[in-house]
Amino acid sequence: KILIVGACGQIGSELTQALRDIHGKDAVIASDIKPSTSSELSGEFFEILDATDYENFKTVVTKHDVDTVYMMAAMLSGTAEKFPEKGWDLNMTSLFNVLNLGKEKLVNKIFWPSSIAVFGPTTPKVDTPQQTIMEPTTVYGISKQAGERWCAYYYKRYGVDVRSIRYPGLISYKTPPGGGTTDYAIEIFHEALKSSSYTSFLSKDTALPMMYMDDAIQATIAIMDAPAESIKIRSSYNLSGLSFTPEELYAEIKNHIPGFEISYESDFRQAIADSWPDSIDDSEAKSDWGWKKDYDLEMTVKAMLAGVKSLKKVN
Ligand code: VAH
Repeated sequence: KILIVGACGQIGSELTQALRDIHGKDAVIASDIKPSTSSELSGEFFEILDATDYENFKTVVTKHDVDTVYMMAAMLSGTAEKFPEKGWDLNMTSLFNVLNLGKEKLVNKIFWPSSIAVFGPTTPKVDTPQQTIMEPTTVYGISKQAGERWCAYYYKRYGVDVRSIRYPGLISYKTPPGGGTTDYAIEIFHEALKSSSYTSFLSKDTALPMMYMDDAIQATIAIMDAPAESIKIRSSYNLSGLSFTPEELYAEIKNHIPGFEISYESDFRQAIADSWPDSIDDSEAKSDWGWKKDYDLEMTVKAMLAGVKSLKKVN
């Protein structure tokens, strides 16, 4: 069985649906720290699970005979700057718990998400390479960099089959923004359709690596389906989809909503974004396990506008 930890989150909720579409609902156990309102994330294939509680984690894994865990629970960059110790504790304890389940042979395959947040202001900003200087300046980035080292250690020392991707900013419409620095690229679609204006908390020329959620989900499934021997990097793989600025995103949305207006008021997240790369080189992911992006900026904007509109009809 597959267990998704953090199944109510931005990635977890879509990963749960995608894996259930492939393996069937009864093969994928969703779990989160709190009960969920949505029908797919409740009922007999849903468990309340605090990922920082090892005994709770172990109980769920043995009860459902889990062999594969996607450990998606984390505190994201913006929120972690407000609660540094809590952010470190959640992000690291949940990782150690799932790695130790692997070391104890209670599960035999693990996915853990890293982020382009592992890079810092001294990292080359354009086409950031897989191996390079990494001096992250955020709590979230520090936790993801440390987490990558522990994944590589547990693979080398204990043979734990843990696989990881450095996600760029992910753009999706099915869950509300979760406290990330790249959330402007989600909020902007809701505001464009609601009030035809948006105030961006990042400046107009802030280029960031981004990706539409469907691409992130297909990459996650691809790296987990790949044969173990093809996963040559056991810290975490660079992954790149798009790179754009708020001004470029605004211009593409304006093609669909002519009256849409944007203004810029940087907040504390500007310093976080300024410490991250503009774009990423993901050639290793392409060569090792066949990664190929589908969504360009035009397709992402079309999908997001259609998606947000579809939510309005439902609610
Ligand atoms: C964040 N969306 O903003 C996440 C992600 C690269 C950004 O890690 O914290």
